[in-house]
Amino acid sequence: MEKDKEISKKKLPEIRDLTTCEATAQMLEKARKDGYETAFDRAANMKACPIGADSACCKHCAMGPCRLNAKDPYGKVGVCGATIDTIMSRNFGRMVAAGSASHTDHGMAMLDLFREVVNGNIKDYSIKDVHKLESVAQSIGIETEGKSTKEIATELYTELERTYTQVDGEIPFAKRVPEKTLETWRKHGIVPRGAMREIMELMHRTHMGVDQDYSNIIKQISRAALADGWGGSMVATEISDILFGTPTPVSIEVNMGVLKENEVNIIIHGHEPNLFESMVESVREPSLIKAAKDAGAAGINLVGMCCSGLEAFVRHGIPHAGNFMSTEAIFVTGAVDAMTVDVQCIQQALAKVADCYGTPLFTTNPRCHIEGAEHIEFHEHDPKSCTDEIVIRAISRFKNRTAVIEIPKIKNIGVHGFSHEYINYMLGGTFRASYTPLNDNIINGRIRGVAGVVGCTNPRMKQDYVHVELVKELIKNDVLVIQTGCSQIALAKAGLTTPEAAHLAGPGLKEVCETVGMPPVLGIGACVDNSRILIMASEMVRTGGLGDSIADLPAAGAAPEWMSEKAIAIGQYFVASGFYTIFGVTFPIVEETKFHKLLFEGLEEQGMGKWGFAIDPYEMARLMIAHIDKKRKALGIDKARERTLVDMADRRTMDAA
Ligand code: NFS
Ligand code: SF4
Repeated sequence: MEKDKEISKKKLPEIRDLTTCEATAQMLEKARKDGYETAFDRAANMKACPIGADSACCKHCAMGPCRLNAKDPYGKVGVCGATIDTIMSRNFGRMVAAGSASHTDHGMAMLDLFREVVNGNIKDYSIKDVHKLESVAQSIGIETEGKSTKEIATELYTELERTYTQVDGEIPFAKRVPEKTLETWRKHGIVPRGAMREIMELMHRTHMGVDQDYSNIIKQISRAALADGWGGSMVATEISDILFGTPTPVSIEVNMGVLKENEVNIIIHGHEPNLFESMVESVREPSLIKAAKDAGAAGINLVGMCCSGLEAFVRHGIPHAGNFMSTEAIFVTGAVDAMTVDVQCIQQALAKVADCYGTPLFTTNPRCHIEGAEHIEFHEHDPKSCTDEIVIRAISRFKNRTAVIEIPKIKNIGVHGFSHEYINYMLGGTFRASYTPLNDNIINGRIRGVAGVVGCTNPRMKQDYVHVELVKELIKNDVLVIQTGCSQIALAKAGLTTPEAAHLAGPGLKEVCETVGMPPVLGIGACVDNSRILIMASEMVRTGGLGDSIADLPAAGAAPEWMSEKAIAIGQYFVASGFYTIFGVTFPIVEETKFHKLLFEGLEEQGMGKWGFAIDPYEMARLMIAHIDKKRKALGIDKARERTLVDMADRRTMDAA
């Protein structure tokens, strides 16, 4: 037994190979000393199943499970006769169904809250951004002139409910899709009706013995994914802005150094902003602040992680302690007095690590209980009773701290919160807010193109490394980078989300950033806020000069360290919307199969985008830039780009800098 333990210890990889995040590395070191095993160690000891990694197995019925051979994909079929393409496309479809369900259920929770606020049944929240309410309503054809806020909100609710429940027709936000893109969708029969219907149909069609032609399954896969991007996710973003305020850029602190040894540290991790909003109220409650002081603390320090943190820091300036692969490590500081979570990306291991370091872990959402964590249910009709209790429990843990405290002294600054609305204003100015300056700078070649770099971190990759190297490479080549999710925290920790980072950009992008005073890397929110990228892309098409559809734009996307099914759903709606979208880590489809060819080439031929795969950040950047250049050429603006490149001397000093 002891010997086994030693062997498994010997197999553990070097910490510097696991993460480029100094704070996380320091905590991983401490965890090993403390005898606590993290996801990084578990990943090293859990060899991924090669058949599963390729999606070459099926367990959709009890005649199987059937395992095909990725090396000879057409050499064998399942017991029912299912081919490799059927099996892989069904598996892919179910990942998209699960990912889309997660975002749309999150969006629906926001919509439920919105309805109850509008009805006057919930009093602890209100409509914070009336301007946004009106503009969202107008964007889907609701007349706002002469109507009260309540009337507009009621109509908007009724319309947006169709995003979920509609059985026939097109979802409301289809009205925002550029005409030619929408035409392509109509031609292929993939305009979403309602998210519930699309996800249900996708589950049905991927059942044993239903849709067994990968080229037909892909249509429902796209339709469900689009019901996420232009449906559930977009509703989540827009309603959150209406209820909690549309983000504008703020300077925020990131990294584990935001924890304070002499304060009660409370971390919120998860995805839905309602919990966070109430927590912000609770930590400002004078009686609770007094209780914290009576317990010997200098104050209460609220900190975010993952997407909850992203939702909150731009609206309240609350610091952010780190992304997905730091959520376990943060407990190792011993300084966390409570962590509270709601839904999504909450590793079950948190219950164990919390226990090891004497930190209470609270689940709050009826959809997410975790064995070993304490559940205090959050009710929007009485939100403070949950969040006040969590603060009280955190104070008591502070008073009785026994864990050794070691907080990595690392803190970085980032400027985040670039909503679509703000980008419009930032580039165009108050009186002529528009995307014209962005389009002009793309056309004249100062900005080569736009890239979305998004998504998770994954213990099978060196944490943050691919995100940071990819983004550096892109901006050096004058590609403006837009970010959501855990990726932007990687870049914030690397110092690239401040205006000063403009010196790392190529000469064209640098000039634009310096003129406007913006960073070359724009953090725009949580993963549901990828919908902001869709809106920006539509706006770029509408502004003119860059083609007629999203597929014409010199743009590309990447999720270099992805891990979740939500990421696959996002990837698919980006592809169906017209983007070239590259994933790293691993791609769950066997190469040189018909389904692979469809995803990586066929969809583009149908007028959409396409999937790509690369593990290495420089290869990823090369592929994205080549695609951007291909689109520039098709638009006839490649000449302009060459002109800006003439000054090679400048460029060399840039590269040297
Ligand atoms: Ni996105 Fe947010 Fe992070 Fe990945 Fe998870 S927190 S929704 S899924 S891990 S980026
Ligand atoms: Fe095997 Fe077909 Fe059943 Fe899948 S559906 S487990 S391939 S028999």
